Amino acid sequence: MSAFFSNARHAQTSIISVFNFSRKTDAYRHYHPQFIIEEQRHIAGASGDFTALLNDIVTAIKTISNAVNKGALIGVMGALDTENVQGETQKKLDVITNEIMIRHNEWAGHLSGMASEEMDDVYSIPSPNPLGKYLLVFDPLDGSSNVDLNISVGTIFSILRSPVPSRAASKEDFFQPGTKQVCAGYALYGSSTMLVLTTGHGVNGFTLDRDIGEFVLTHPNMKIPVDTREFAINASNQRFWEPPVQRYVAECQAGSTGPRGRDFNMRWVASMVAEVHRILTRGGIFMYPRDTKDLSKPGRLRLMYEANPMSFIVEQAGGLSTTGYERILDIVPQDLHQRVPVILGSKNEVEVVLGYHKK
Ligand code: AFP
Repeated sequence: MSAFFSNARHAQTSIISVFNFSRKTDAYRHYHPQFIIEEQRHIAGASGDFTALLNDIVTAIKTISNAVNKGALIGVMGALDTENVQGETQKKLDVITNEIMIRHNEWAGHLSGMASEEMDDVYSIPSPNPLGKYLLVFDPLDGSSNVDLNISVGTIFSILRSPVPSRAASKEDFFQPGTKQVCAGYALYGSSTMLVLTTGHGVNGFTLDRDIGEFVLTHPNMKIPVDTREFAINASNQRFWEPPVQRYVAECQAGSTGPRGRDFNMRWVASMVAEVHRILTRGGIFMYPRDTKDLSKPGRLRLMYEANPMSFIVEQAGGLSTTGYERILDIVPQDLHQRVPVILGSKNEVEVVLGYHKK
């Protein structure tokens, strides 16, 4: 752990530099530090704080990527005997990655508070660090049940404005609908490390070039194909699904012999970041719908640090995201760890499922 943080402190002085890939060939990659600054110009009232905050988040992501990548070599695999607020057993990396996000983002004066899957309450910025005008919400290691298996995991984050800048954030300050997000993003620690971002002006994807330690713009203006033949759902929950989802999945399974008249493929990674990334890359629909498995939980996924940032990205890439009954980005949160049903992905396919819910 201490090695991460000393590296991290060193890296805090670096800036995000992005290479413009628009000339199609590596030989013409241009150093392009303007990208994030240009994004900042789209945000009303931004002063440079946003750019600096994003730089700190990106440095944390590089540090997490390093830890995930080294894995067993540095003894970070396996579970602890602690549980998070959701009652889930924590992996060592859940705790380490949460700590990395905190350490990189608590000192620079851009935030008035943070919230995470791994912390029961709001994380208050410790004195004497200055307080800032943004709030950061994150899932430091999404899909961590996959981490010991060397299957893709990720970090998801969402940036909101603090209702009262420079005052220690209360829990209620975070209860803003997803439409209020200033920026949302995820990092995918897969065969390469990628960062996918939106500030409400489209979606861009960057790949970590480990030789230079920077993210390079490799997937400009990502768009989700409107049609798909691929669906993702945890089918072990089938007996608990509501009729609209039962109908939709049964029709996909019936394939070319059923009412849809075409064959579908099914995928389930159990890592939302990986599922959303697949959908951004080649289309698809992802569902963790409302079910009757545990009536105290209206869904599996968490609104503030899973559903909201992913819905912002999906909508900005031309897709749709809904609970089946309402647009996810319109929900006003009532709890930091609130759960919601999620149905997101290719526009035409999500509309089919929505139509079944209306009926
Ligand atoms: P963690 O972040 O606690 O690992 O949860 C992952 C997740 O929220 C999401 O990424 C997956 O889609 C979903 O859980 C997997 O759920 P199942 O265990 O039902 O497959």
